[in-house]
Amino acid sequence: MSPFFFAAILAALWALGLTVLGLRNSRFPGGEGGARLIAAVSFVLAGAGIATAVITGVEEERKKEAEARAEEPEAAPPEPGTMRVAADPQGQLRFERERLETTAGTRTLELTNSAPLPHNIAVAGQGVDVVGPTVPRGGTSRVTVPLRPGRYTFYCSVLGHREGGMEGALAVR
Ligand SMILES: [Cu+2]
Repeated sequence: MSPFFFAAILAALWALGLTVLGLRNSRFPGGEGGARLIAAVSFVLAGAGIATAVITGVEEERKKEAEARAEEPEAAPPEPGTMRVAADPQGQLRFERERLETTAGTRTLELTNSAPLPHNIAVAGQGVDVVGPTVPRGGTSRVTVPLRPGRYTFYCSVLGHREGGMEGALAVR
């Protein structure tokens, strides 16, 4: 039972009790003190009813908000050792990040292509030159490369894109 209904029932019982007393006892409410007491109790009950109504409303609002949050789809967290880059969604020849940093080991670079042009992700440096698949808008291009400490470049190998500015620095510590 919600607190609001409990308070409402309490107030209803109080009113019923007053009516019964009033009908049975002609001297009811029994002087000024009795009248004040009844007024005070009625006041408290009404206040409790209003307060619980407000609290119940706030709680329901919170519950709804929590449910709405739970339903929001969350982006899957990247695999450990995966770095994510995104292509400029406006179609400019650039990545949204131009610097990446990681530690040595086998790492995956993942490009989400939200641009109206096909793109890919490639990594070059330290004897490595790996190019991921070229994907249209909505696609994901991935490369997995063993990285040693040093400087690498990540870029898009689609003709003219790297030259147009689609490259960035990858520092491996
Ligand atoms: Cu590109």
